Amino acid sequence: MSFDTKNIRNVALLGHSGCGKTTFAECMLFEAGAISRRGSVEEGNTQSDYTNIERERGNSIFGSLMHAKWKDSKINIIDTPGFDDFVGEVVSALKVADTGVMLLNAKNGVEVGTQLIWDYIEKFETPSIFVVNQVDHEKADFEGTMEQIRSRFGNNKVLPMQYPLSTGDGFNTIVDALQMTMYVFPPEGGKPEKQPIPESEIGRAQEMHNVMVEAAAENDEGLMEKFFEAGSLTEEELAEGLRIAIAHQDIFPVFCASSSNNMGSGRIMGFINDICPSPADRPAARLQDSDEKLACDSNGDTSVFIYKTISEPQVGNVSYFKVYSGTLNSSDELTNAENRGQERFGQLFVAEGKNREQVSTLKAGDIGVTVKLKNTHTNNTLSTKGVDRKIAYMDFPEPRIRVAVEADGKKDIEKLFKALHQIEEEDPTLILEQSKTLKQTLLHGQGQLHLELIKYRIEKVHNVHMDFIKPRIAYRETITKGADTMYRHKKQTGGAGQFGEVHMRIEPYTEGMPDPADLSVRNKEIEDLPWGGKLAFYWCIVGGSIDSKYSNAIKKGILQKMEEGPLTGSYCTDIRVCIYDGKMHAVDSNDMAFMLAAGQAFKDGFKQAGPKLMEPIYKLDILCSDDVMGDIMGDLQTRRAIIMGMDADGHYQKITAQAPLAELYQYSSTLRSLSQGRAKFHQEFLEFAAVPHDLQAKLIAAHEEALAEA
Ligand SMILES: Nc1nc2c(ncn2[C@@H]2O[C@H](COP(=O)(O)OP(=O)(O)OP(=O)(O)O)[C@@H](O)[C@H]2O)c(=O)[nH]1
Ligand SMILES: [Mg+2]
Repeated sequence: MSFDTKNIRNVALLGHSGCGKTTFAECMLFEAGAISRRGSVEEGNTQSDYTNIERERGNSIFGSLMHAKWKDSKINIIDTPGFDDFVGEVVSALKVADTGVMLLNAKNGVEVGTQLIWDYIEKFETPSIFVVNQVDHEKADFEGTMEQIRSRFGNNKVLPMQYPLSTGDGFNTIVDALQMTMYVFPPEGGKPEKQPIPESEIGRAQEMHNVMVEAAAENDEGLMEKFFEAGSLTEEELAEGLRIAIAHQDIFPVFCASSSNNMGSGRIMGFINDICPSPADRPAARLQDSDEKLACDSNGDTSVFIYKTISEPQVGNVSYFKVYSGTLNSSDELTNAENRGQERFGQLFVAEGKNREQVSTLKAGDIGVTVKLKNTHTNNTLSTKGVDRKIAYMDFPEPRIRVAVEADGKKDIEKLFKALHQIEEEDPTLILEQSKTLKQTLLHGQGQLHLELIKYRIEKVHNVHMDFIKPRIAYRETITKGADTMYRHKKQTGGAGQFGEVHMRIEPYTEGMPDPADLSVRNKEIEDLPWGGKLAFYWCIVGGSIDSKYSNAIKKGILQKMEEGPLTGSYCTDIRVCIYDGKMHAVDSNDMAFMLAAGQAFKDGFKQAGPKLMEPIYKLDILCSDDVMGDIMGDLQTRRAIIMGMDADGHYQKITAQAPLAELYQYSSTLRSLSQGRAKFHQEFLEFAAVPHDLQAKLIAAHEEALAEA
């Protein structure tokens, strides 16, 4: 059975880790009759957290697609992980959702995760509702949580629809001010009994109701007039007004629930069905590299957007998609706008966590799954032949942490890379980098847990052992003063000998520096180095002491030494070399001899020219709550950081600092534990700066030791 666009609801369950999203999803499926028994996170038998690793850990790691039928609607539910290491799953869920359901833990109120996810809701302009969950908890504070939601997310926009009659252990009653009814739940939860609102509560409920009516009327002139004329709105008019206001993000309704007791979810599903937007109620979709928009119309050309790809053993690629336009039938052939390849959608499915149910048709707005697409990846759009259109890409957050990886033995290296590449394909928040500079393979991820879980998957699923090691730092080497130097390379063993002698001056290079007064410059080459910085190579030979045919070999010898710097083997930058004298031999001179001579002369000269080691400095932007700011600042002092500024940013403090990358290893973990999760940070390369003397000496000694050992 396929659902019409207007009967489809796509909701993303969002919220700080542990607020109860997965448990709530289970209630939704149970209430809709999609499952006959509610699983729990503790028992590891929920529909959503179906992977072994999620069951072992007891929280979500992957976004998980489910669906429930409610009255005439199909509600597609994407349960997202709350831990911010997995924020990529929130991005992809919000891309395809038409309603965000933000759950809060009534015990904790607005948490850092709530705020982070809210920023994405605003970015995606997703109509959203709040659910204050866990009102059964003994420390639940519904009023306090409401107050925080209001102050953080808009006093005038946050609109309570209900409230619990009491919180804590005895919670079983919700006063619903939208319907002006009271719901009393049986001890096992589920379907509540409707009762009239008691006298003692009627005043409060009516006041809430009136606020709702005004909010609903505010956005529609017709409704406003009726409201002034009649002093109230009919139920249909109220629903219509709320529908418009929610779709425009003018209001954010708030509900309450206890998902572990299955109280409240049915009413929320009813609201999603009756009032929350269908895909057709959302603005037309933005396209990539085009100002055109795409309306969600099942009669249009078919366009399908892949929002997630995973790989399953035995099955291969599993692609999750939303139909943005048209109607998709199984065995349709579509063109991938990214590579013009044809893809056959052999089988279409709707998903229930790990289980899939085959369907024949999915209309515009619906979300589905297919398998075995050949050359299609996340962020790709596939359309009817002849239609060239790309739905706007999802932007995933930049990585925040990096480690170097090592396999156990040589034979495992290939297996490890294959596995890492596969995970990288599935996870757009992970970047795998073969760093030539560092001679290491690096993994860039969202946080310690993100990387730990990749290690777990590599070891458990792909059966390869992998170690994380500290990434090397890409130091740079340069000089601070000039030096004159020479080297004679001479070898006379057996047959032909080797001879080359080079005299050079090396100096720090700066743009526009004057030519040396005492040398006559015959030729200048200013080379951009692949690792940044320059080599200025001046040929100042007079009288033919070295034939100019050797100049290339001499430059090559210098470049080799600059690639593996004399101090620590790091890249050298910004040096001028003037070759002004030398000797050659009619028979024994050749390119190799001059290359070696030049390299050695450069190395000797470098060491006499006030050599200096430079390290990468990063700019840090830290957002944290007031109470943890002192600890964070104290910790920064131990990292050779310079504080550039402090600022209040809404409900957070913002610290701007700069610190050497060498001091930032695993900073995200430190920050997490220092702040108990109440801080986030962003780091960005700023510049290279000189390493302090004592540290430079240590690094040089360590390099020499490593060379001696090798
Ligand atoms: N008392 C109480 N506990 C709840 C409620 N909802 C969930 N829990 C418990 O809270 C814990 C976390 O629940 P989950 O459903 O896994 O939370 P989540 O939001 O999916 O967490 P992440 O996947 O980590 O983001 C579990 O131990 C649940 O049993 C509730 O309404 N009341
Ligand atoms: Mg979960």
